[in-house]
Amino acid sequence: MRIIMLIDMDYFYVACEELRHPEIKDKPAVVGMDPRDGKGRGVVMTCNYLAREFGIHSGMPISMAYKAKSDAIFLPVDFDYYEKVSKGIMDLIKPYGTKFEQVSVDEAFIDATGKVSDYTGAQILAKRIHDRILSEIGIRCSIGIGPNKLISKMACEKAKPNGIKLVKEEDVKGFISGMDVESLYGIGSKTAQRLRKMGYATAAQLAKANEMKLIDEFGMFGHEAIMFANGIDEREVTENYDIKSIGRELTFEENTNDEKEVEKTIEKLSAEVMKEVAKNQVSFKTVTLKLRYGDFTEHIHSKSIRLTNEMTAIVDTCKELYKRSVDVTRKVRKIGVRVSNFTSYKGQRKII
Ligand code: DCP
Ligand code: MG
Ligand code: MG
Repeated sequence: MRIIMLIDMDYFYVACEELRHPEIKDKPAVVGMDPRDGKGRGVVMTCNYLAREFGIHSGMPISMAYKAKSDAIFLPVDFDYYEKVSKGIMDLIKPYGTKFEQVSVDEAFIDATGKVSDYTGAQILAKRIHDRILSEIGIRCSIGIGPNKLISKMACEKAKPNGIKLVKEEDVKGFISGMDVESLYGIGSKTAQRLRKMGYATAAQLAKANEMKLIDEFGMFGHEAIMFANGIDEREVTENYDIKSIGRELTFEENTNDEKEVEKTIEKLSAEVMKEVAKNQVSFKTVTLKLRYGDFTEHIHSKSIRLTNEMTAIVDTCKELYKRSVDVTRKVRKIGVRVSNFTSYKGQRKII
């Protein structure tokens, strides 16, 4: 028997913002696009649970969120900051598993089989991880514990917010059978719709489905879907070394439109990016320059180049992108340098 845990941060982006703006705690807060007095476009990335009480949720148009609670705190997105916080969390979680798999910026699976011998041990371990993330990072999380990925992910959803939920192997059937097909981790909303049309609306119905009929409709996924509906999931927790991009950013002490200063910063950031590139033994094909102006508008400029791992390629491309695209009438507040579209030169493994 395996013991798998899924650890997911609560209202992650806003939780990060609370770390650096403690004054927003206990107020409804939203991270997303600028609501511009209700005329703003774009969506809510996430919001804290206080804001959720007003019906606000991830993916909702920001204008609608503004309508729901115009005096909520609306904050812009700062991925680089969230990634930094995330890295601290992941480093903390990783040693608790014999295997570790980060699935998004705010969640990771660990396989704790071998670290603990039973469910009681698993609960103690989960509590320790939960409490350490709170005391050392300052963020609350929820943890699902189960015999596989599917169950631990779904248990985590039930544990939210700030809870730990264990579903023992013998309780899996009872836990899962009343759920709708869309609550099955791995079944997206489109697939769920198709399943509903075929007459399978709940996990219990899908669990007893005609396998041939499902394979006809979905291929091998049809088989997997039935397994999921029975709470069976053989997927391993797999280490992922894959990185998609490497970037560094810097906010100027004072906003600037001095070309020399910007170029110096590009060189400095490129050198930092280069260090990571070398450490990961990758070559890259895309260079991206991000400019955030004093008014917080952000412009992203990318260029594809030949596959390379040279620092001069980063510096030259960024300088060129800057010259070509900067609005000299405005001052730059923050600048970012990023490379992506990788090929590994370590062995044969591609890590795109
Ligand atoms: N996110 C996003 N757009 C979405 C959903 C999420 O940009 N439609 C971002 C913002 C979230 C982060 O990803 O903070 C993590 O996503 P989660 O689904 O884990 O959601 P939260 O952590 O915000 O809330 P929860 O407490 O439900 O986990
Ligand atoms: Mg989360
Ligand atoms: Mg998540």
